Amino acid sequence: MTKPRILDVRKKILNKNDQLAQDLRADFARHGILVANLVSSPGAGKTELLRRTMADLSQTFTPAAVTGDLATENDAGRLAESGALAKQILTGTMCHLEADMVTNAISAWDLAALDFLFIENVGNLVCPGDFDLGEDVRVMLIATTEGEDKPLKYPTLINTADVVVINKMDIAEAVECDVPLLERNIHEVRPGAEIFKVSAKTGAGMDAWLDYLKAQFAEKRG
Ligand SMILES: Nc1nc2c(ncn2[C@@H]2O[C@H](COP(=O)(O)OP(=O)(O)O)[C@@H](O)[C@H]2O)c(=O)[nH]1
Ligand SMILES: [Mg+2]
Repeated sequence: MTKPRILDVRKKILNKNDQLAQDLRADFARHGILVANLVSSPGAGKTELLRRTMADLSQTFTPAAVTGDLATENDAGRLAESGALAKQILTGTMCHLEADMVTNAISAWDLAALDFLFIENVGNLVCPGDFDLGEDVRVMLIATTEGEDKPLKYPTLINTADVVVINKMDIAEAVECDVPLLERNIHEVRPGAEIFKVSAKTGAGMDAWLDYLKAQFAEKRG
């Protein structure tokens, strides 16, 4: 008796989230906003990558970001430095963002004025995989400091990603990261996944990543 009930409840939660995510996706489509959901372990460099990405995009476009953490408003503060709209979502004890949190976070914003929306998910390699946030692209970050075997150890999230960004390339050698092996392991789990190698710190490799985002945006705007 117990088992099916737990499954039922879980399915209901997911269905509710999926419905809200579809509503968000429709809103984003109506306004031609390219939406990226960034997932990774804590500290892989999501905020740093977004800071640099938004600073560059701000020259031509209007980007905004919502960022999820269990506690502290630090990341929203870092992201707002470029002058872009940024809002913190505090999740308390929750290890991932859900669609209703995104809906609430952006409720006061004029979507018609936005070109890009970045959603920085809570740092976690498992939970965010189950929750659609209405995004166009799900971006998985892996830092060179995490070890080449992480894609093999945590395959579920990477399996839901559209593209993978390997970050902290500036210290890959110092931490003895075998980058080709890391890439092979990513492709073993997610064959054919596009991989960008960057340093959010120095800016190396950012051009290809930015070109990718701009191409996705152009495609969405038709
Ligand atoms: N060396 C190096 N450090 C980085 C890079 N990107 C982020 N960091 C550092 O890694 C730490 C975690 O970065 P943060 O953006 O907060 O990670 P998040 O938890 O995924 O948002 C911070 O101290 C950053 O300065 C990078 O490309 N190279
Ligand atoms: Mg962060």
